[in-house]
Amino acid sequence: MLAGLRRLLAVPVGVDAVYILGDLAEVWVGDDDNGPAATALRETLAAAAARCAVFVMRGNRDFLLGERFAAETGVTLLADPSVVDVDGDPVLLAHGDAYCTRDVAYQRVRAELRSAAWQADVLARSLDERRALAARMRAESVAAGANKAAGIMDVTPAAVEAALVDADAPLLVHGHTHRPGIHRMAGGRRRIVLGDWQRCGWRLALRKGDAALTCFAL
Ligand SMILES: [Mn+2]
Repeated sequence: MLAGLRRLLAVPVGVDAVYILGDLAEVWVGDDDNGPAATALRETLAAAAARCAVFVMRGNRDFLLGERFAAETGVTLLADPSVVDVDGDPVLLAHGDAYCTRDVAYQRVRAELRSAAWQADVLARSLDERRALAARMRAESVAAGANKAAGIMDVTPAAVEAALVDADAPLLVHGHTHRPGIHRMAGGRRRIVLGDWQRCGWRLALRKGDAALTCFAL
C-alpha cells in the first residue's frame, strides 16, 4: 500500500495538485502516533508535498487526522465535501460515505465519531487504548457490513444530485463505496468513483474536459 502510494505521488511534471479523498490510512489513532506505519506515512507525504501541492481529506477510517499531521507533512487538510477548481471548472470532492444515506445506523455512528466531544474524549486516552479501541471498532464495522444489503452501502442517487446542485458543479469525485466507475447522470452531470486499493491502486487524472480513471499495479 505504501509502495503504491509512493508510486502515485511520484507525480509527473505538470501536475498542479494531488487530492487524496480519505481513508489514506487503514486506521489513524491520532497525530501523536509514533508507530512505524504512521511514521512511514508522514515521510511519504512530506516527500510528495515538497514537490507539489497535496490535499488530504479525512475518510471514515482516518477521521482523526489533524492539523499537527498537516503541519508535520506540509499537506493541506481538505473539508469533506469541498469544491475545487480544475482548469476553470468546479469539481465536488467528497469521501463519499455521507451520501450513503440509506444506511441509517452507519450515519448515526458517523455523526457521533465526527463530534468534537467524542474526539476530545478519545484523544485524551493513551495511544495503546486508542489502538485497542480502533481494532474493536473495525471488527464491529466489518460485522455490521456483513449483514447489510449491497445497495444500502452505496450512495443514494438523490443525495448525490442534491449535493451537485448545491455545489453548482457538474462533477462529483468520491471513493468509499468500493465500486469504481464513471456514472453519467441527468443534466450532463457525472459521478466518478475511485476504487479501494486491494487489487490495484486507483488514480483519476483530471484536466479541462478530460477525466482518465486508471488502475495501477501496487
Ligand atoms: Mn471509507
